[in-house]
Amino acid sequence: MDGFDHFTGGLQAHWMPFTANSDFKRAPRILTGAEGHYYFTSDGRRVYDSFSGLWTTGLGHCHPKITEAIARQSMTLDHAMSFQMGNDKAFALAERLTALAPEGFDAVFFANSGSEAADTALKIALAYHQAKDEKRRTRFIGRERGYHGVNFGGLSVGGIPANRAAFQSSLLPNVSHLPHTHNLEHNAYSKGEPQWGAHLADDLAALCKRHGGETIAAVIVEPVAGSTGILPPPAGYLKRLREICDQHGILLIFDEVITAFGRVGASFAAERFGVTPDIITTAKGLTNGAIPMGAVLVKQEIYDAICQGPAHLPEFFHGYTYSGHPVAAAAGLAALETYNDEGTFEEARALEPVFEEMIHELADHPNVVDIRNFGLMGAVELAPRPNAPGARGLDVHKICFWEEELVIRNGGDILQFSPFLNAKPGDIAMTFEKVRRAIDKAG
Ligand code: PXG
Repeated sequence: MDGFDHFTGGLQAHWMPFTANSDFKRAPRILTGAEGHYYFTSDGRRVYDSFSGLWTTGLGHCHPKITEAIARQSMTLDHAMSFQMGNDKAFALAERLTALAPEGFDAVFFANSGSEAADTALKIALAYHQAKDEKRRTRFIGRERGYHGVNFGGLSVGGIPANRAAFQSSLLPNVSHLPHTHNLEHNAYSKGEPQWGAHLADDLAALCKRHGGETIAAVIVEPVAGSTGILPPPAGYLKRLREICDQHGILLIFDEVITAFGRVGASFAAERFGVTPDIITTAKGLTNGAIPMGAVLVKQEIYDAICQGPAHLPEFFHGYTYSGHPVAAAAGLAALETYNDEGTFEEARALEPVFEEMIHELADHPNVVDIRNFGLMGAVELAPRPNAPGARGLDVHKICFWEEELVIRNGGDILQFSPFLNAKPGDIAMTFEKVRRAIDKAG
């Protein structure tokens, strides 16, 4: 039943990320290929991917336009020095991104992941206030249950206790957290934006009072919290955050690593919610997951404020060897072109009601305690087994893989779904039939 016999490589050396390594290596789930909506496994099976990679691959795997662009670019300009030199693809992609972004976002800083984008955004916020001679603005506000990657900045503003536990005493010192917006009493089984909870944004006003609004550099939130198990913002919540930031001169950062590029039926969640932040971070769907890349989009005013100073010096002492890597940028250009040519964001938006209806059909299962969705993001929260939180979720994941030919994502006991942006209603129905059987079998 497991794939080990067919996998000839050794398992010891690869220390896997966010994985129960020893449990995994007893019965490894190894992927060796992919096409469209399916993965191929080391034991010769074809399994359906209900998570679009890791929120990354909304167009499907190995999309020919993207693989061709990568192949062509890697034979033309495989690498280009990124400091004091530029490459044509990075400039072209930055232009395309600013054209897609909400009005006023006219500059892009490239990174290689969502974590790097988050840390870059925090540094841009600090540099901006320094440039404006507001040097007291050094505090960041994150949110409980927020996920902004695993580097020290993003971890500090993030709010997932397990990720922070071992590093607690070494995180950034001037950080406060807003409460998260999940509340089973008021919001269980909400479809789309919950009606309860906009007032939780007022905690930002309380933090301004406590610390002085003039000491806060930026607030960072995911418009829809993703990896913590899909927490859509209560109706009116994001607008309220924006208002309070404006009152106090605080920058608002939307971490759109998951929500950009069609995941919520628009180019960016900012557009979908009608709330414009000052900085947007992205990654994942930027290249359809095919090559690592992150990007930070900023308002022109921020770029202008920072990019002053002596003409012979870098204005912002920050950057990565692979910032704007030409092969990643070529993949990004091909992905954005494909989203446009195939009408992907509109297609995703049209699928939302089907996804919402079908995911909520699991509500009658006795082991399900909540279901939440927004755009093509959905979570089915299972009741934890006594004394073994996370075990039921992991069992469902394994049963799906070994017995239902389905890859799903579990964050502990929360099953998460990120269907392909171009999935068909039949794919969604098939996914949840399999998931229901797996929850039954997991007991
Ligand atoms: N911000 C957000 C909102 C994310 O979702 C990151 C930053 C970090 O991106 P990198 O590229 O550094 O991993 C993420 C990553 C899940 C899951 O199960 C989600 C992520 C990563 C791993 C698992 O939902 N998102």
